[in-house]
Amino acid sequence: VTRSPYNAAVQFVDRRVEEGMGNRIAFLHEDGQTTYAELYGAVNQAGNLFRDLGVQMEDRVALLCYDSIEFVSAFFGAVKVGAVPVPTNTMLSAADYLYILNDCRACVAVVEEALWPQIAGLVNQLPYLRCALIIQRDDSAVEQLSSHDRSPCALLDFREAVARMPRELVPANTLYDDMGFWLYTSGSTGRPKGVVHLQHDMEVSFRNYAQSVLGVTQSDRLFSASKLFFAYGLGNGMYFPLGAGATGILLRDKVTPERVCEWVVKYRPTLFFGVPSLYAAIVEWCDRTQHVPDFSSVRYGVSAGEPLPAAVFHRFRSHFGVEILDGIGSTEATHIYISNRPGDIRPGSTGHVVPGYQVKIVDSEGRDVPPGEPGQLLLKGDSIAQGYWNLHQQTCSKFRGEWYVTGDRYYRDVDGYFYYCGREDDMLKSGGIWVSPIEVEATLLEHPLVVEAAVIGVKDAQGIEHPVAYVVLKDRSGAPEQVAEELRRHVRDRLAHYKCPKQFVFTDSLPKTVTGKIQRFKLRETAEQ
Ligand code: 3SK
Repeated sequence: VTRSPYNAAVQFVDRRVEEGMGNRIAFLHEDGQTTYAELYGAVNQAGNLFRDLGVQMEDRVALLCYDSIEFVSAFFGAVKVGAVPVPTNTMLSAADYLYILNDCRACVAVVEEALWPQIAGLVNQLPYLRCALIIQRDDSAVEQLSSHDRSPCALLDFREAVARMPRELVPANTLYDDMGFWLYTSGSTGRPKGVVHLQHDMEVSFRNYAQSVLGVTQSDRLFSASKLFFAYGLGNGMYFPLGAGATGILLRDKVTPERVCEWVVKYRPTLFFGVPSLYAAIVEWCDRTQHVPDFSSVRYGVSAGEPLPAAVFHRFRSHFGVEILDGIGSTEATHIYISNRPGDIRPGSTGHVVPGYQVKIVDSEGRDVPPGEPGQLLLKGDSIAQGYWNLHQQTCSKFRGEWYVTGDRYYRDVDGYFYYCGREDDMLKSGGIWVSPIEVEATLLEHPLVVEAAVIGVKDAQGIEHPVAYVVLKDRSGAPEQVAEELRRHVRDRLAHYKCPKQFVFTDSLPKTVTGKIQRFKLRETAEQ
């Protein structure tokens, strides 16, 4: 199979039209709706534009785009001509863009006009970038820039340029194992790493998870609050609906609980995808506004990015009558590889291994550990990336033959359910015993006053590590010492005493990656100062 001709754009877009789905709605979005036939034309136009601009097979095309039809058509247009789309987080700093655009050596970038001012100041430091295609959502940016900028980077209006292109396109001669797309992973420290994915990775993830676990069909409407530039959102919002001939709902706007609820009521998705902090924020917003939006169209919520605390699962279900399927995936794995199943949910657990993947939990010597004992999680499956771009050492240490070293600590109970214990580097010691921050955070979240919690290890004057909890409260009117005492009692009643935080820090928010993962390392840095 690996040498067979294969193109992911043909697989996800052209096939639907060939199967007679041309008139079905592929996407609902702020500008209206787009059918499969219209999407087919838009992808071909984008691909023709890239070819016209001299983009060759394997060339990288950076996408700094909001969730929109332009994102989808540019992504698959690039794939169709054998080029490599590199969706990029739309919330980065100019320094991050400089790093990523030069690291991936993008020759063309498709850029939202609102993001262009950040890039415009960098063009003289971007030797590989020959053309920026600006998505103009009002009429100012390109005009202004073309008159002031003397850089070798040409500027074009993306929509205008694609509109002039033909709606038919012969795909490049790509193979099943050709490079397909890259995603940059933020990691917890260091520079972002370019994760090199192959043409077949999306289809494998679609079959393994979207079909086998979620049972996505043509009649589904999928709404992802996690954005398309994130591996989780890319599947949920783009190639899962396309793979099934279903409808994706694309929200270009910033995600807030209010906006998400408005869109759920308006577009009636059958599957909703979010991260734990969003589910918690939705519940909190509903409590505060005394308003319970109608989620009755949603057959399941899906959560990833961070483990879903059991308390959040229960709160959400009691508010909306919707159960959340928690799972874990990674940018390197393309999507989710361990997950709870419809009809088989254990709140607080990540569920079972997704069909198509194998996992091992091993000790520091690489030996399998028995049920109940935490260890390092290794993963095997055909959607795992080829490696990190231009990072040989880091590739060798994470991609070990068929096994990918996830960096997550897990244990499996006797019934085969998996329980997350934290990142390898987030574990802390208290009284010399390993403590999972996740377990303490989940316990804190069971307290009605707690909206969010993060636990880290902090050394005292003697150099001894103790758990410290950073807590976002629902209501900060109580005296801090009394609230801390109340939370301490709550944890002590439920967990071994050594796991109880020695100190509580009340805060308005926790540091998070744009994808919703709590950045415990940032709290550690602050605590060390
Ligand atoms: O973090 C996760 O759990 C995840 C899930 C799906 C795809 C990508 C990621 C990072």
